[in-house]
Amino acid sequence: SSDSQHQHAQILEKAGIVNKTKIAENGKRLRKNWAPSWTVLHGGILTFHKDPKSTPTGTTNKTNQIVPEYTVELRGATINWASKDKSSKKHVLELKTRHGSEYLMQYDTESIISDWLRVITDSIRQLDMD
Ligand code: I3S
Repeated sequence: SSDSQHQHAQILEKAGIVNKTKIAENGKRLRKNWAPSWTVLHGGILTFHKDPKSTPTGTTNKTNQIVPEYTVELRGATINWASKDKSSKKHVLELKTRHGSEYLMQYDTESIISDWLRVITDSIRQLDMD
């Protein structure tokens, strides 16, 4: 039923550290700013959190450790391995939202980033069926 699918989408699907950069917003190119990010997939929403080391004071404390930076609605999004011209880094994913924002996600360990590709692909498919 759509109810059980809806409930399925509410569970925590995955969390971990990946390197990320936003490269476009509303179809407009942005300057890359790669940074490691605590990344959470939950309820069809992908949230990238700020790198605690990049806070203005450079200090870390209990209140700024887990601050959302980008919240990405996965409904209608696409995710794929990025083409080589998108980055010189290895194992790079390209996530495009239906509103024309684009993010790159990267990690040197292929299995880590392959897992993200799989769960995000599954989540997008699940949302398409709702
Ligand atoms: O697509 P680009 O311009 O080659 O991306 C690189 C730049 O963002 C660079 O920063 P500066 O423009 O401040 O030099 C980054 O340091 C690089 O990591 C970016 O390239 P890669 O290939 O790593 O995504």
